[in-house]
Amino acid sequence: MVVNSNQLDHQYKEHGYFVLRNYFNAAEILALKLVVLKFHELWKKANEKFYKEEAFNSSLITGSHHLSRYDRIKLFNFISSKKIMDVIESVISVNPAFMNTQLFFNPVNPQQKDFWHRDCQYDHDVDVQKQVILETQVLHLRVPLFDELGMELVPGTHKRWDTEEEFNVRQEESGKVSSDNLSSGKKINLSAGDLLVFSADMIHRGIYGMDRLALDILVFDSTSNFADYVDDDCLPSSSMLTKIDDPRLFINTIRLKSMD
Ligand SMILES: O=C(O)CCC(=O)C(=O)O
Repeated sequence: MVVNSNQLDHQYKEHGYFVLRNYFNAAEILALKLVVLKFHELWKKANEKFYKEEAFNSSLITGSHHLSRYDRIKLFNFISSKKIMDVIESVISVNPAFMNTQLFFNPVNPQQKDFWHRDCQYDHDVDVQKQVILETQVLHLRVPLFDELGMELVPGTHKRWDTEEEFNVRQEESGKVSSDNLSSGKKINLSAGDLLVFSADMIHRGIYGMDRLALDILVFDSTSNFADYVDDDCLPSSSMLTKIDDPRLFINTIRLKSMD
């Protein structure tokens, strides 16, 4: 499938997200699944209490704690493959940089409810959040490994502040809780093979259910100062870089970290 960069950039700027249906073929998803499932099984064992009590995601999938060098190189090559780079560069055309990976699954605890948030709310007070959504650019690329209920997004909130309803729910004010429904929410069901790209700072929530296991790749614009958020262990070593077909995404991060 050839990517229409202008169209994707337009959709992203306008709505804060876009979906490419059947972007990956079955062989691509199977190869990715084999590596990611290895990570997931080992991570669950190593984090048994956290997994059983409260987790709904893991992170640092490309790190050295659970995967072999061989599998990490496979993952780095997927993350920086032409298909993914074409999509990233439609939105961040100059020097996009790798930040992290996360793996989203269903919480074991059935009491845990899916919740609305902007990613920036965990780092910043409300005044700074208002600024951050106008200035910075962190992209989530969600690759579902199984068919899933997907995500619920509030279109346009990557560039506008919350309505009163959205704010009260997301921040749990005025008797609201973050799992309440939002009248402005739009559900995006996803199937294995689809790619969803969305702004980390728009109002969103994952929808729990089915057999969800989705790999999220996080990428940022080099002009924003996110290098501190990147764990060195998640980056390829210099000898691994030589095994990655197009390592620009990682080299940009390594360069930014060396300037810090
Ligand atoms: O899928 C989820 O549970 C939440 C996803 C999310 O919040 C994110 O990708 O930032």
